[in-house]
Amino acid sequence: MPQVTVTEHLLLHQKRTPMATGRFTSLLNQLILAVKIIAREVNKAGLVDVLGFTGDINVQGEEVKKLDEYSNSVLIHRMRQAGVLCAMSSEENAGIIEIPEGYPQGDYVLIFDPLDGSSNIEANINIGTIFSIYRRKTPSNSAATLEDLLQMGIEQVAAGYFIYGSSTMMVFTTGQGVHGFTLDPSVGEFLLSHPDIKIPERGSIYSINEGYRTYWDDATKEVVDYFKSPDNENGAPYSSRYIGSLVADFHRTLLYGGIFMYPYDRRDPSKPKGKLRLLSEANPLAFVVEQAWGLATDGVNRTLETQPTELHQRVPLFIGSPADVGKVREIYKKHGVI
Ligand code: P6P
Repeated sequence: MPQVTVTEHLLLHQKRTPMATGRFTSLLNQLILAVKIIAREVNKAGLVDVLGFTGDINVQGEEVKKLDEYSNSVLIHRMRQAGVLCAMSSEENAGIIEIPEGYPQGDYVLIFDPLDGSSNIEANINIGTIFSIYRRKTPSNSAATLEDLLQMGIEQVAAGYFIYGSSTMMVFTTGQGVHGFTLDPSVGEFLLSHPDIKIPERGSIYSINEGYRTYWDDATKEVVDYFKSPDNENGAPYSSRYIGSLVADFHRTLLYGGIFMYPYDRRDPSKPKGKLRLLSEANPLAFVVEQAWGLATDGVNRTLETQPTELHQRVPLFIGSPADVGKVREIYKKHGVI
């Protein structure tokens, strides 16, 4: 198969949509540059103290702290240069990240989780960067506001993730299907390796942290018992796989099928909607999975149709093969969970 870079793929396959405009390609290229810098540090994490200072000095002349803080600062610094954003939001920052005076402005909004699962890095477990791109809602000649960030997931123009592991992969969609690219370090390019990904209609793997079973409601217990029972449509119990790194658990689900679940639980009253964030985790992955013919829900409603009310709001997430996510909705409906 001829080697196709991300930029060539965008120009070849997105020419019918605004997504192939130079401005969007510039955004993506800056994002990819930031990720290559992050991948370089992540891949040598075993060699530096990831819990404290690495001893390096970053571009802002600051002592580099933990890898997720490092990743966050690299992304913010690079994406400010892209000249196509009016605002950003990061899982690491409480409020809106503005594009300061002096930096070129644009009409896109970027929301990201800079290094999801970073607590796993000491164990050399895959971690990832998740991103979501919208067009601004407010007038171009005005300062960006929360209105530009608190958009429903259906408004995303692009979304995806990078996964750092034995290789660094990029999986994303611009609404024209889902495509996977693998970084070839020898040329420093992400090359098309997984064209037009489609999730299996039904899988045979379920993924959830069963340690919290005590705190689940009855509907969630019945859902998990269904997947563990031989009396399901597969006629055999699903395998249990849980890495505890969202990007890794999702990537496996996307490629092999099945379902990833992070329901709400009664463990932490301050997190009544579970742990995962709507804007920087659930929505981007929901856009990807729907473009791969899968489904994503909070158990009842379509994730992409959840109206955000705050930047870091959390949502329950059931995401994966349509038949498996459909079963969750069926059981939740039976329990009258609305
Ligand atoms: P738990 C990692 O800390 C993370 O944010 C996601 O990557 C992962 O899916 C989830 O938390 C794991 O949470 O409660 O099972 O440890």
